[in-house]
Amino acid sequence: MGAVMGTFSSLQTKQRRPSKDIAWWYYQYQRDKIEDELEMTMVCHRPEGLEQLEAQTNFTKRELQVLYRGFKNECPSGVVNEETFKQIYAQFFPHGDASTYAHYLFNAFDTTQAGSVKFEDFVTALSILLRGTVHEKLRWTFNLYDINKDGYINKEEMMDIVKAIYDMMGKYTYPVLKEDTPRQHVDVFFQKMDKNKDGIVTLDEFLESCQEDDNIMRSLQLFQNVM
Ligand SMILES: [Ca+2]
Ligand SMILES: [Ca+2]
Repeated sequence: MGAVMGTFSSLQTKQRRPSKDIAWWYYQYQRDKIEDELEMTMVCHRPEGLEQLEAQTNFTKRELQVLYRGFKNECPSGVVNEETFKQIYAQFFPHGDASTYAHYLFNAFDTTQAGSVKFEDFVTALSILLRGTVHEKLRWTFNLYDINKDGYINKEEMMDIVKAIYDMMGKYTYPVLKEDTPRQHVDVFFQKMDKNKDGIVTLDEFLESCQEDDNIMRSLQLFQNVM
């Protein structure tokens, strides 16, 4: 996914590319455009109409075309599987073990629990993560932490997420990592989030706590940075 995000950021630089001459550049642009349109009609897992995706996300049609090109380059079959997520994250975190976190992340992208992430799923999530409102990002994060997708976050789930992040960062990032640190992290999280102290965090509790507490927001921001 990071690689495709890279493609996304190249989207801006692509438009600022120093021109050889106007005619050359225009030719490249037209060729890209035609190829994009051709690809759009030829894939096995055809994404929904671009207009529909444009309406559903915060991306323009042109941005969607560029994202789609990157997606198809990385994943010629038109879908991403969990193994691809794991491979990409392993490249980004070579000193840790990112496989568990990649697994949770994959499940958050795979909203229909189909076992694969289609282009539509991918850009929908990317749109929220890059250009969504705070509320949308928090909702998405809540869903990521709610591992069994029952609508609540319990302590075990939070513990599993925090451990997965620590594993991914590896011992070089946390050289003096103490055994009880993930537990402390989870306890602090729960003290603040679980307003009615019933042992589970609901979406409402999560949204309320996050928005009223700058520390939690910063800490979540830190988590989001690894996405
Ligand atoms: Ca849950
Ligand atoms: Ca509660």
